[in-house]
Amino acid sequence: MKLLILTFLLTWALNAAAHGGIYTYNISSVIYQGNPWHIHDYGPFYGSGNASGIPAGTPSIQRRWYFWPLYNLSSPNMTCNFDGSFSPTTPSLHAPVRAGETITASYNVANFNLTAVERDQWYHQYGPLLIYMARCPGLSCAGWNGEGEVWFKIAEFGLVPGAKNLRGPWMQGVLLMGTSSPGVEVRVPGALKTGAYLVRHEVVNLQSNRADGAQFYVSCAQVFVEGGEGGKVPGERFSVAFPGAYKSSDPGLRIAGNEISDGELLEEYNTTDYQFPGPLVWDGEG
Ligand SMILES: [Cu+2]
Repeated sequence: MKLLILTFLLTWALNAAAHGGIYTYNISSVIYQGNPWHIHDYGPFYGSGNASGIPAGTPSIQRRWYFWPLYNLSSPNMTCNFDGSFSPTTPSLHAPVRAGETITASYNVANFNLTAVERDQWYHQYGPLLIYMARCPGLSCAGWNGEGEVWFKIAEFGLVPGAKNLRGPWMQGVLLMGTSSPGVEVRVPGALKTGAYLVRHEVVNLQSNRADGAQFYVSCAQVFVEGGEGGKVPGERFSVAFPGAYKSSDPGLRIAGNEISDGELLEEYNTTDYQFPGPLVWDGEG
């Protein structure tokens, strides 16, 4: 029995070595720490050896997230991860940002060993990166779970220009991997109306077991947008719900498989025409 438990722990620790999310945001040149779920909640198990940790209850703009990837497209965790989709359990902040300014998010993985959780370089590089926003009811996002057809896409990143097929390189790797990776920078739409918004970053990893389907890494942050006069919000045709926006049969998702990176190039990867899941990017019109 002891051996079984040890084997389980070792397997789990090894498997866990390549998952993560957003650890920091740079919004209008202010750095905001993220709110990874494992840091405080594994405390009793892992001790206090988490150099990258933030103490429990520290106010954050970010909804709590768990390092493990999401696979289930109909799970409420698709909104803002586990357990950021529910009422935030930590005091919540909003980062002020003017419409037209940028948000840069930096990713890391959480490396687990038997005594510590360590922050390490982002690992994945096959698949798109998509960023959504949702307008929160009232002047704060606190306690709101992002339910309904409220999400609009503000950016999406696919293959690096010049890539010859779906083996890449993908922008995901360029932006997120390596010690000097720049992170992913997006502009808050200049036309956006003043108000509180959730910003939802989504990394899709297409390099996964075919039977499991694509992996999703979702993180949400709260911002308060100072919009210009005559600010707008996107119309219905740009708005989707999470969960609900994606199906596993979507062309850009059903191609997930380890073969995207290894062995003979399958026909389905022999193209540069990648079809992003979700709605069109809102351009500030309509
Ligand atoms: Cu991973």
